[in-house]
Order: sequence, then C-alpha cells, then structure tokens
Amino acid sequence: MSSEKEAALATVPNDSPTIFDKIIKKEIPSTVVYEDEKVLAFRDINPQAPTHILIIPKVKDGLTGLSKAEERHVEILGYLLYVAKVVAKQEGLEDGYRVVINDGPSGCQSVYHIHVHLLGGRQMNWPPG
Ligand code: TR5
Repeated sequence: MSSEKEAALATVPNDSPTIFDKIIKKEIPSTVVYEDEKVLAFRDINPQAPTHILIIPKVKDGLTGLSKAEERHVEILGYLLYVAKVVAKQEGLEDGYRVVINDGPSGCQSVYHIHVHLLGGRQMNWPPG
C-alpha cells in the first residue's frame, strides 16, 4: 500500500471537501476521459491496471461512500455504473474489465467522495486482495 493511501486511510471519514472537489473545479489537473453535467471520469494517479479510471458524481450530496446511499441517490448510482460501461467501451476494453467501489476503512476507501474504479487492460484475479 502506498504511503499516501495509508495516510488517507488514517483520516476520519467525513463529509468535508476532498481532493476530488478540486479536480471537478479544475483547480488540480487530471486526465479527463469523459465529462457531462452529472459526472466526471479521469485517470487514477496511481493506476492499478493499464486502464484505471475513476468515475465520480460532480455533486456529492452527502454520498461520501456507498454506505451513505439513500433513496435520492439511486439515479446517480445507476448513472455512475452506466458511464463506467460507456468509458470501458471508449477505452477498448472489449475482453472485460472490473468495476470497484471501496467503502470505509475495511474496504480500503481513501477518498470520501463516492467513486467507481474502472480497471482493465490486464487479467484480473479473484479473490481481490
Ligand atoms: O482508495 P479509494 O477507493 O478511495 O480510491 C481513491 C483513488 O483516488 C485512489 O486509487 C487514488 O490513487 C486516487 N487518487 C488520489 C489522488 C488522485 C487520484 N486520482 C487522480 N488524481 C489525483 N490527485 C490529483 N490527487 C490525489 N490525492
């Protein structure tokens, strides 16, 4: 595990702004691969596969992680998965890919703004670590 991840995991999960808010506002550069009015998809800075993209809602609305989901979030949750499929196709991941949502300390979540990881371009293994 990277030291950055260890440090992030040591912080208490809360609803404060995260690094992803700065990425959404373009205050911090990222490699955007898809964007619309609802979501942003950009390359992970520490890729765990040849293709590693994060798909995030532009408005967090309390959705720090999947465990905080409420009925009002159903539409955006479905849309995040749909965009993962759109981006996977755009990235040429015809042979398959993996989508992951880490939740909470035991799920190894480090950024408390919900995000879907899209991983592909290599053979995935099961079980994951
Ligand atoms: O650990 P979880 O599931 O919460 O995923 C957070 C992801 O955000 C990790 O895979 C990190 O590598 C990724 N991350 C963290 C930063 C960052 C990023 N991806 C793109 N750009 C980033 N910037 C500019 N800064 C980060 N701290």
